[in-house]
This record gives sequence, structure tokens and C-alpha cells, in this order.
Amino acid sequence: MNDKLIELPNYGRLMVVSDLHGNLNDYEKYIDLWDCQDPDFHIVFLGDLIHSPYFNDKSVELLDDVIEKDKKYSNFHVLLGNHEWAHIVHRDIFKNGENIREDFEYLISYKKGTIEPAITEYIRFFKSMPFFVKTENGLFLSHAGPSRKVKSIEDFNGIFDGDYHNPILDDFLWLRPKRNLYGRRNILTDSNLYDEGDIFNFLNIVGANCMVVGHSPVDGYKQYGNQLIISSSFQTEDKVYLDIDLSKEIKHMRDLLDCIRYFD
Ligand SMILES: [Mn+2]
Repeated sequence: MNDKLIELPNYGRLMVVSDLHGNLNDYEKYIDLWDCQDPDFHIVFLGDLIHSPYFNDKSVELLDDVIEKDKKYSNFHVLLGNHEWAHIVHRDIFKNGENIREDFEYLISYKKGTIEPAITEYIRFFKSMPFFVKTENGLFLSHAGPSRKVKSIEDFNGIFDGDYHNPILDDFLWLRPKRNLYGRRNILTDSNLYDEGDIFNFLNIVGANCMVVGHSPVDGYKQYGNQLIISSSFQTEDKVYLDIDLSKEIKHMRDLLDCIRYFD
């Protein structure tokens, strides 16, 4: 068993929600759609719980509730995103010239009076976050990626032996698809970016049929080969989540597209 890879069985129900970035209101609405008392009804958040670019950042309140629920419920799962990772490795990340890792530390001081012990507790929680979910009915979930550097199952399993400075793990936290999804004309050319073929190869290696990620803001959802990118809250007009019957095989993307739900 591996506490960074959650494996879900072929029964029950699964809700998948992507990046919330401190939107407490959306978080609470998603929680209301889930039944915490049913151990076979799982909810997975795909990382990036924290760091809002907007004025009323509720990342601290959201995180406090997530930590409480994570302790209490075995059917509640939160994957690591690049924004949580930045605090683990103490890496500055910038958005519009703002150092958002530092901003989060200011936010903690503002909400709690002091930065400690909260920041230490949060980093401990971030280190406990799993990276991936794999379901028996054919799905693989991560924050971003896949990594083109995974050529075998040994490469993939190597992620779990290393630390947080791992180029393959980096890809699963940061990488965006090669095709531009934002309507811009130029195609991104970074050789690390993945394409539909990379998704297909990766899914073969880990033995899954389809993949779901967040990370890249899209309008609701976007299909990219055998990958579905969803936006449940952040920078989207249509907020989308997935509602999956774990007893039904997800063999093709059309099976996964049937699980898309709009949220308002
Ligand atoms: Mn992200």
C-alpha cells in the first residue's frame, strides 16, 4: 500500500472537484452535494485549495475545514497541487508580480494573529496529501500532467521513493497540455508539455483508460485525447464537477463525459 496513491474499489460513488483557490462558498456547496456519512461515497479535490488572487481570500478558513474533515472521514480525499507544494519546498511563486506564497503567510498572520503554529500545521498537512487517485473502473486522477518522463511503471513508482524535488512529480503538479486551450493562436512549444499521445502512453503504463486533471483553467471542461480537464470554481463561467458511479467501467471518454455535472 502506498499513501500517495489512493485506490478506489469498483463500488460506490465518486465526486471529483478541481481547483478552489480559497473559494469557501463553492467549497461548501460541493460539500453539501456529498454525503459524508456514506463511506462508499467518495469526494476528491484535485489540489490547489489555497491562494486566491481576489480580495476576499478564504484559503485559511477553507483549509481549516479540510484538515478537520480529512481527519474525520475516510471517504474525503484532497490531492496535492502546485500551490500547496510551493509551501512544502518553500518555493516562491508569482502571479501578476505578487509573491503568492508570501501573501498566504500574511493572510495567516492576519486571520490568526500569528503565523505559528498554523503554518507548521498546514505544511505538515500538505506533506500528508496524496498525489493520485486510481479507480478500479478505469480512472486516473492527478492535479496536472502526465509526465512525458514516465516510460515504465518503474519510472512512475519512482515518484513514491523520492522527495518533493522530483522532476516527474513536478510534471504532475505543473504541466499543461501542448495544445492551447484558451483560444490563443500560438501553440506552446515547451518540449516538456504533453500531447494526446503522451496521455495514451501514460494511461497504458498505469493501466487506466481515462484521466482527469484540474490546474489549467478551462471553460467548464475540455477533452484532450483521453484526458478530461475540469474547472470547478476558478476562472470559469461554467463550474463543472464529476459524479461517477464506481461500479460502471469508464472505458471510453464518452463514458466519462456522461459524468459531467454543472454546478451553480
Ligand atoms: Mn495548479
